[in-house]
Amino acid sequence: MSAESTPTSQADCLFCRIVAGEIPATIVHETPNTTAFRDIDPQAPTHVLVVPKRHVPTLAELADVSPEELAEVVRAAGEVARMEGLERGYRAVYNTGPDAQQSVFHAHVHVVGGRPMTWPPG
Ligand code: D5M
Repeated sequence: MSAESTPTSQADCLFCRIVAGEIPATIVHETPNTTAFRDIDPQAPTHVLVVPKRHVPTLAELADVSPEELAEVVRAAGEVARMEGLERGYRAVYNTGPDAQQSVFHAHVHVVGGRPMTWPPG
């Protein structure tokens, strides 16, 4: 189902518009309730965003509204990592709120990999 045809999308949301095909993106994976596309500003050789098609601002809210769809997002992130050949590991990040530098308020998981990561994150 495209975001265009679901009442859970928002006309002024960037990621809803990508899900609906109204704004171009490099889509790499799709499931009934998720879309995954390459980040426009990659921070590693692989940097893919997995988003629920449903518009919710944060993943925590998705957990409240639909635990099944949250599980689908997490599963999709693992499938993207496998498809991208990240057998040495990857980082799945969800920034929540201003202190974490969340800039798009449509829930998303960053799947980042293809180089060694450091800890703690900045
Ligand atoms: O992450 C939001 C991410 O969204 C950030 O890494 C840039 C990315 N972004 C912004 N616009 C686009 C488009 N048009 N295509 C693909 N990726 C995009 P956050 O955790 O909210 O800071």
